[in-house]
Amino acid sequence: MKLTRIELHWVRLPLVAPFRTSFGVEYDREALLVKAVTPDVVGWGECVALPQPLYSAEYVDGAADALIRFLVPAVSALPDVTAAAVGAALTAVKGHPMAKAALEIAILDAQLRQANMPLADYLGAVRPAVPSGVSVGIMASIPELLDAVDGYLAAGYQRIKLKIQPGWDVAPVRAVREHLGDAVPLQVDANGAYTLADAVHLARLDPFELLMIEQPLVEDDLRGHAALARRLRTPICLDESVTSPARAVEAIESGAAAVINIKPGRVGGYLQARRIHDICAAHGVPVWVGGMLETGIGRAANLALAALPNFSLVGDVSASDRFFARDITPPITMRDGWIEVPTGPGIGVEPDDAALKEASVRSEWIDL
Ligand code: SMG
Ligand code: MG
Repeated sequence: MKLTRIELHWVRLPLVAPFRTSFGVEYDREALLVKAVTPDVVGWGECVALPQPLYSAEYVDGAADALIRFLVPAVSALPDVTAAAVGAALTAVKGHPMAKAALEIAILDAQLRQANMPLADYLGAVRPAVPSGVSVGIMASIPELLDAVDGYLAAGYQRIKLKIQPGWDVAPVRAVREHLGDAVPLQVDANGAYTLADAVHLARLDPFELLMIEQPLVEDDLRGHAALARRLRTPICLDESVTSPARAVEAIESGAAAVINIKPGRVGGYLQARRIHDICAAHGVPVWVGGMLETGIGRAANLALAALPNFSLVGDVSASDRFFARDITPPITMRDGWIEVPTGPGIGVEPDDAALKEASVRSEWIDL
């Protein structure tokens, strides 16, 4: 395939409500979209970096800079641009997995549109629809949290994830568990806000039958997670810590992770995500697809990934209206707790021109 141009589109979408985590609060989604233009088709990808380097080291403008200065030039030097070749062409550049993932999926989308093949088929999907879970931010009060959770359950979400941090953990989890009863699948995510010294405190979550506690400790502390796992009954899921297939193996073999949250952006792309999926399957470790408040572009691609066989746990892939009044693609909708995997070629969706224009902050073109 020949690439003629890469376009970067900065967009800003207001959130329907602020989303608070242990590391910050988002009021809108500032995102970066990558468009791969070929003589025949175009492909789209979403870079999931946040505007500030608080979830991981990457941030929107840093990712854009890496794309413009290093990643796009490396790909444009390829004699034949294919998604399978992109990963190898980018390995010389250290880090920047979210920027790399966005470029790779934009190219893959174009390639699959040309071949008239859905991303789900290309990845090896086995389900036409995936169950939908929702991640619920830290709130100002427990009544406000219970209201929000009630709303999501009424909408049909099959699993609730509560964001926690020191000072917002045992009490809200107890309140939600008592309010909902034992049947509702419930889990928590700390985004690395605790230390091993909090082990006794975190063990107070054990009675609430959580599916898992996600990323309790900082990203680089696999040994700490393994030690914590020995002191908790609640299984530990790793998100930020798992940045590559090698890290996945290490996390599993060290006992640091019983479950893994796979985010294509965090691991450098959908092909790496699939490799980690396969490794986890071989180790008997269940996985689920995480979310980064994606627009419909990233959400559609995540649905294809979530349809692979070892994505046996409910992921953070919710409907567009969980976050946005107006998505930049036709809205991704959930029915009775399920979202259909797109069936069109490539990622199966494209931005709506008017919606993209409304959300647009600025764009830059790189002619090749
Ligand atoms: O897209 O549904 C979503 C968000 C899910 O909680 C979510 N993501 O650590 O898993 C996580 C967070 C990262 C983004 S927080 C701004
Ligand atoms: Mg997480």
